[in-house]
Amino acid sequence: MRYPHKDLREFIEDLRDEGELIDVNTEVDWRLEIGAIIRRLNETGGPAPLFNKIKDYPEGYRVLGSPHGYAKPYMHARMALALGLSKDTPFEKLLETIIERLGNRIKPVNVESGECKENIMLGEEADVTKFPVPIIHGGDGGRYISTWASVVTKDPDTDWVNWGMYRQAVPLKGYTINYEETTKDLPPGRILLTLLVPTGQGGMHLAKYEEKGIPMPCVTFMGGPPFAVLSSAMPLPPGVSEVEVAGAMQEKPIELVKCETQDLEVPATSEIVIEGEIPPKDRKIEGPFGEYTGYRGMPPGPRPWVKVNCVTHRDDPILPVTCMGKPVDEWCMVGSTFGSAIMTHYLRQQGFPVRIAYYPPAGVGNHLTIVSTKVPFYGYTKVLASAVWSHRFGMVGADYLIIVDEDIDPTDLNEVMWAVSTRCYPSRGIHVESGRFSYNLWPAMPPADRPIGRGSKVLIDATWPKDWPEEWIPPVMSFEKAYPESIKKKVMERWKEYGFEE
Ligand SMILES: [Mn+2]
Repeated sequence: MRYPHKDLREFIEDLRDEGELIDVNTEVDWRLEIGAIIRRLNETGGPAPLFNKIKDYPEGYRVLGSPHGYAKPYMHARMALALGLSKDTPFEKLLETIIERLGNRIKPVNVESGECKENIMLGEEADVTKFPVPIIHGGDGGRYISTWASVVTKDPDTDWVNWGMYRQAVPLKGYTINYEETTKDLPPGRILLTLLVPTGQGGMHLAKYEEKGIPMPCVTFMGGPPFAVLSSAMPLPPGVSEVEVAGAMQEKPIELVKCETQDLEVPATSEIVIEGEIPPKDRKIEGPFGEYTGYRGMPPGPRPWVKVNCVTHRDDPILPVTCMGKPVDEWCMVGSTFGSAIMTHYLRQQGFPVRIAYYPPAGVGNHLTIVSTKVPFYGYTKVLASAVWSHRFGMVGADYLIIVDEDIDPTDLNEVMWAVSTRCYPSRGIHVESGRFSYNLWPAMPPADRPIGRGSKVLIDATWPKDWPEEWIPPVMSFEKAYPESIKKKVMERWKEYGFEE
């Protein structure tokens, strides 16, 4: 293994060596064909595709699909490989590794130059349509360039630099609403229509620039070491430096270079860097787009846009793409992996004796949380629910919160459903909370409540009641629990002799 990965290309080599990547050498179309292939691989747990030949584009211009998608048989294989672990690492081990590394943030180092400067296009020369930007889903309002990218912005009043993942579209005639109006002053290759919501951290920065009436410098990069972009997708609180977390995750500092036209920095080995600015209080129509919830997201609407002033890229650039949609996609995997680690770490810090908190990918990475825990006192599960919903990530998600006893493995949904069916007595265990904040991309939320995020939550308490005498709790009838050690040992030793496989 090449860990820690210097760039996306070293990670691609590892994926290929581990059977987690297929080179697609057949020519494919950037109009929907690439998107459909990635989508189907997401749904079948297939390898990451590296598209080496793309219609209308010169040799060398490539697209990488699904860099961290759901894999079979080891669901988190591409996350484990990014962390430098073997792809069959058990999930709880993966989680403990992440939690340990989170505690040791590493500052970036500045370098003079890097591969991302191999080609520089300034001003009128800048053109993002030089890259094979795909139309990802049927019905999308344009070519979506930033689906696996990091958007760099800086708080105008402090030193806080944020790296966040926000979708960005390149206008396309016949797809983008108000195309003529949108492109009347600039060609489509110099416009990125950007979804920067005010509750997001990039959106928080933008609000400050708009109040001052000045343009916000905004730089988007793709590629670089896997964690450069992965850290942008992690649910980190405002003020926490994603570049330091990225260093922590790969146990080595990220190397940064200065941008050409903005006072911001990007990873030196980035594949593509798009430098620009967001004009204050100016909006263009963006959307719609297929989202991580598994549905087409919010309707099109007026959104901020980036005026592109400079594009730099490596020779033979690779554009990473994820095709969001019905689970599992990259966000489901990120929420499942890093959301679980961050929530587990937080609950332990608060003194809750949890085994782990788990966000299953099927819950689209943030809407369903399962916490496996010891239950030390009466009323504990409600206290624990309050803690989950008070955390920023639990506040916007965790709409379904299932709490199970410590003997239940929360990553095994069969065990979880068994616990819910046998330990949760509805009139005692189901607690619905209304008037809570939820994320407005949640399709179940009534449309009228979406502008203010008026949500609701439910606690499904599948733990044995703490006020029951011990004799009311029945023993578990499993191989592990229902037999003496001597019999279990004998059976395991003779397993093959009986004629069974492992
Ligand atoms: Mn942040």
